[in-house]
Amino acid sequence: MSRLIVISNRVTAPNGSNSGAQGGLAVALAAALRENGGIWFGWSGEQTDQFTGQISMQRSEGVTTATVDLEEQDIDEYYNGYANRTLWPLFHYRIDLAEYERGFAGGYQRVNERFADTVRPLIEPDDVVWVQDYHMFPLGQELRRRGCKNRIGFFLHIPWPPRRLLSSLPKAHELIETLFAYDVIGFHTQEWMESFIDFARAEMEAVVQPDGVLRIGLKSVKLVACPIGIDAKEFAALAESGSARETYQQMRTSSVGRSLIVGVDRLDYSKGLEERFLGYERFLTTYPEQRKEVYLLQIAPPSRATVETYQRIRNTLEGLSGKINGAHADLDWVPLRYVNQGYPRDVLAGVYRAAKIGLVTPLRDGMNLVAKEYVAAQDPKDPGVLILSKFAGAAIQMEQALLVNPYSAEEVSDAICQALNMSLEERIERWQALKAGVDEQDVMWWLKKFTDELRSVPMETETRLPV
Ligand code: ADQ
Repeated sequence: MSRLIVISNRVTAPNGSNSGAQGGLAVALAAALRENGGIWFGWSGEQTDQFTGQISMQRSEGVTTATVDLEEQDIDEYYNGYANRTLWPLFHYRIDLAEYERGFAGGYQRVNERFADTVRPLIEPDDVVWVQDYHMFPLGQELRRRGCKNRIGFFLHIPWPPRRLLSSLPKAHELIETLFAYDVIGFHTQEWMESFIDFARAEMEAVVQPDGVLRIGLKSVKLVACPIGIDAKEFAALAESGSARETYQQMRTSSVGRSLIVGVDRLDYSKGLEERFLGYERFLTTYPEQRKEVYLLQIAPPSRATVETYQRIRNTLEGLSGKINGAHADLDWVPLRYVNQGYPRDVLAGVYRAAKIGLVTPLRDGMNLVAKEYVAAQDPKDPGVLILSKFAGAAIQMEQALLVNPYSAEEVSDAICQALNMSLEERIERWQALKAGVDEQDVMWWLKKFTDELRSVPMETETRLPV
């Protein structure tokens, strides 16, 4: 089997630890790299005075990683700028938060060229190259410009926005056209994929061929909807581990007979935390006789803390949680515990298992792995109930969850009430169906589906003509 070159903004090297950063994606990519050989390339997360393109190669647990440092201006314009202040909000339908600065776009392009210059010498003729996510749209084209004729795939981990929103992005056309340098583009859902096709057709006169290939002029790209999963077996095993059990006991003891509702998210406006708090508050006021039977634990470690919008959402949530506790807490009860830190995955698994309700209500999410982790961690004999936003990519695969509109405090409040009063039979029935899906379409399934698609692309397509 040919080697795999994975390219992503950040590289999560396997270090044997059970840290928060070691998500299912990192585990799966590491497994594929171990099996096929290859390299995982990306930014080290470190800053340097002047970009030199010097690569730091490391080998750990059978996986080779190659990382480069970036200059302060690169980090500001490419990462904090175009990736997180322009593309992220726009692709999550938050056009009101998207910032269109020429400097950001320039820095994004420059860093993608720098990545291409740096990684190009590491790629051998038979390698298969797999680029991850919105930080790197133009990378495939830059590699082609540097003579790379390999099969190159791209996977988008976030939603694809509707055409009208996307056309607000200056030079959207040029950016999207760079994607035609790839052989295969993967999306989590059919919906995101169709949205992409809609833009390409309407704005770029692209044509969809009967074989699912999208073509503009001589360039073509295969599209595939391929939902990511988690390492379900590993996660279920984590939930049985010593430290998960200890956490479980701790949670049970501290909740003194109350039902735990849990939310676990990066602190990000796309995750709908403010709306979730308001939905929970609505439950407290609408169902006063039940309110003291529950408490909500929201775990939300800060992310992208140097971006102002993220500081704002943090302030808003601190204010709101204080207000909810101020209005409702009693001598023996605090309705909302809001915690701003990350936890090891086995601890998280214990928390999920102790929770009667998993409250996962993003306003928009490419997939959402927390919903799947919550299901994987449940006790088969007494599973909790998943409340899931219908605007998460995961909702398509998880229709046995209680699906809600996250913008509606009333729907969230009613779903909490329904979950609390659900019979054991119904909980088991819903959970079994959800668990079967999480097990079957796990992260290795995702990885194989995408890489099989990529490896099966004929080598002689016009995409590899010089650009
Ligand atoms: P994210 O937006 O980061 O990912 P998500 O899919 O929910 O969102 O994954 C978050 C991961 O971080 C989960 O594995 C979760 O366990 C972990 N995590 C969250 N809070 C944590 C905490 N306090 N401590 C430890 N771990 C924590 C992007 C897209 C998603 C898409 C994924 C994968 O935005 O839509 O599902 O990529 O494609």
